[in-house]
Amino acid sequence: MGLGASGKSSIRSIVFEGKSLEDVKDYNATINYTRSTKNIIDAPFQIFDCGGQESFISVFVGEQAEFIFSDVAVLIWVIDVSNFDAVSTSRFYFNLAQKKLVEYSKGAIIFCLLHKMDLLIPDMKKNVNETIESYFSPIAGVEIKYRSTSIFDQSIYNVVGEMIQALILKSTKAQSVSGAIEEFIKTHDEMAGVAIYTDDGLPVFEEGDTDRIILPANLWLASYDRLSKEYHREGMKTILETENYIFVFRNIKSELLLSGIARKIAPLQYVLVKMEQLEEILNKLL
Ligand SMILES: Nc1nc2c(ncn2[C@@H]2O[C@H](COP(=O)(O)OP(=O)(O)O)[C@@H](O)[C@H]2O)c(=O)[nH]1
Ligand SMILES: [Mg+2]
Repeated sequence: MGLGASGKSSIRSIVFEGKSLEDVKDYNATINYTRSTKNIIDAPFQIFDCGGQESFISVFVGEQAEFIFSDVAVLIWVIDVSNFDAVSTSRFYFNLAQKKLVEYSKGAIIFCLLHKMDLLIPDMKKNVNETIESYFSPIAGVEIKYRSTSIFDQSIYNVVGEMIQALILKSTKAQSVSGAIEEFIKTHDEMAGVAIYTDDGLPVFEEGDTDRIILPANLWLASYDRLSKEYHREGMKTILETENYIFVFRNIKSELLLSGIARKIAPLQYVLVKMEQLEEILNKLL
């Protein structure tokens, strides 16, 4: 949720529908709401993209509140940080939404996205963040996470990945996968980090030093579609060696991408064998 033109539909299309920046350039107001379903590792969830015109929002927090705010796990409130004029209107509806959320979905988490960060000059960012955070404060019984985002960098994937991680860890399957990866990192000093991404590029499991994996993982995902048309996707793997690291990418079950990163003290063959062993374990669990 959030006011019109704050970026909600762009975020949904890029993160959940694999649309490109080019696709979301033209602004079309969302009428009423759109709903889509996802199922990641046995954890099904729905994504609501609620129209942001005041005529819609006032109905969502008004007569439709029970329908909109029941069974919510995460409420994402999008604030356009470049549109100062709209901030107080946004806060007005935000506070109404918080009240309805506490009433109908106890324990839900709110993510306030300080969105379109790319439009702020670097010197302003800290100040704007602090001001908006104190302005969009939680009411009793609510937990708010504030995150700076933009569709022009990795931030939006990281934040949505964080939400998905919270959602899927309710499934026992996801918990065992998470445990297996944790154990793997703990028992293999040479492996710096392991991450699993959806084919949309959302990080759903991360263990160890995974920040470095994101860029090469995205490059792999971008070329993967084309490669899999030409070659059988099962067992496809890519290796990338940089000065200090070895990256391994493998396509695993359930349309997931497994990536591992190793410090380059380990020989390539060792890393490959270890990653293969991890994949075997994960394929049994998934
Ligand atoms: N500069 C910038 N523009 C964005 C960003 N996210 C969305 N937009 C633009 O904001 C406009 C409104 O986006 P839209 O997703 O339709 O907003 P909605 O009404 O909240 O669904 C579009 O022209 C998008 O291209 C962002 O992170 N940075
Ligand atoms: Mg929209």
